[in-house]
Amino acid sequence: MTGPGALLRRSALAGLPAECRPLIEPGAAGPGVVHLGLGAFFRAHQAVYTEEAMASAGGDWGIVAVAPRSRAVFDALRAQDLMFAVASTAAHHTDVRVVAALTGVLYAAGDPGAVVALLADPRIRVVTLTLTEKAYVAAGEPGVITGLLARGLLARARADAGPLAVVSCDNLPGNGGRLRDLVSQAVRAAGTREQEWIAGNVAFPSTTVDRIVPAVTPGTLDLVRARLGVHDLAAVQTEPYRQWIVEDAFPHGRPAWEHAGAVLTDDTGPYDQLKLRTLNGLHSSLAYLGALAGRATIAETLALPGAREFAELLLAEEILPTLTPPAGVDPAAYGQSVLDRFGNPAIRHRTLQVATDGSQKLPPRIVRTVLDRRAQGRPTPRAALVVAAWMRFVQGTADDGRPLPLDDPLAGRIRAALADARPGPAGVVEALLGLRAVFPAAFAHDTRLRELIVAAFADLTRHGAAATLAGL
Ligand code: CS2
Repeated sequence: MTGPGALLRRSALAGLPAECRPLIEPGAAGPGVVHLGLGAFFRAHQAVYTEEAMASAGGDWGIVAVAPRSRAVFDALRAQDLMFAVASTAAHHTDVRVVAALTGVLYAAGDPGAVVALLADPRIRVVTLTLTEKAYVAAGEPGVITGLLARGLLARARADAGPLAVVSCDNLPGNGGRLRDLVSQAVRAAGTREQEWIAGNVAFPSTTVDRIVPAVTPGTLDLVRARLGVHDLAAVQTEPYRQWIVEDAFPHGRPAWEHAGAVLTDDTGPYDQLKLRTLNGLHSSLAYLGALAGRATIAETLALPGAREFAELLLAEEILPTLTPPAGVDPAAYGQSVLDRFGNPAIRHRTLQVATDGSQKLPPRIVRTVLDRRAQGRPTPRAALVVAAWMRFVQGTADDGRPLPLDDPLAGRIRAALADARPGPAGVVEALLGLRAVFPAAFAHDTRLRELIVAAFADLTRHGAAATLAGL
């Protein structure tokens, strides 16, 4: 046995319970994938799929993972021979398994040149990215990672280092096309030859990703240490469920992700729509209502009187009628399974975590549903309550008077709109509906919809979110 202070390392693997050991020999596979964004979601999702794919079908698809800004996970992985554990927790049971899919880690802020060189390395045939929604705002300068990606692709073009697929794993409809647009913007000042090489050799398949992975807590690390008998400072905890829908457009091969349960398809559109409007739409709805009501987690919010009924009505009467589901998928059953997943009490997903970046999340998750329902001539009173809850949330005070953080790329514009608002519910709603990046004109100028939002906002202000849900 290893002592209490020992770290997860190759030398510790033989001492781990057999079911916790990696599926592949650490370091045996050569590099084939670069992943940009070393967050918890990547570790619990793409890394797991890729390890299982290599375990089942072989191939040099080891992942070199790039940490954009934060050193903590990068340092931990280097100290741990690039391994980390994934704890999958169902209501009463946790599986812990060490993943050995990584063959390298880089720290972009410390060594951007190494990232550019790696992207031009002919052994790399797939790049995956988890950047979060706000990285896809096309205006202005590219972000750090999109800037590095663009430089890497230009270097690859100059070296003629072979075709490549660049795969966005962010929660946005048609994420591949969005990423292609960002890259095109970022390389528009480059030479025509490089631009043509990129257009002819780089594919941007779209994907729909799904797995609930809360931010890591000390509790996660304690749980993993108790199971493994060694410290793991890069461990993550997640639900057992996972899904990956991948547009099969890879000009230079890919890991056999279908061996790990991924669905390869020629159109991710129906899956995107289903997942973003159902899972993410309900998630954001509960996050704003729960944060106002002082609930720490999504599961606690769902347990508020009236909350599950509210979510079910929002689902059945406003979201489901807008969907064109993928063939063979029953969207109503999917919606119920989503609510069951949210109710998993072992997954402490904080309402404030899901509530971040609302200006980026509301459009694909809620606003599009409202607009489609409007085109069907139907009102959306429950989605209006969600929009009102977001508006109350960005005012910055929970129902019990505690402050709420506004962590959003449009925070400045939101605050300015609030500062200019006429007093009273109608004034605040009108001011925030003026944020065109969030609410298109057709949404903002619909008087019936606006009346619903104002009434909901007034209810939330007067009674609080918990009483409003209970009284519906
Ligand atoms: C969540 C997502 O934080 C959020 O906005 O809605 O991260 C959600 O947990 C994942 O999309 C689940 O696949």
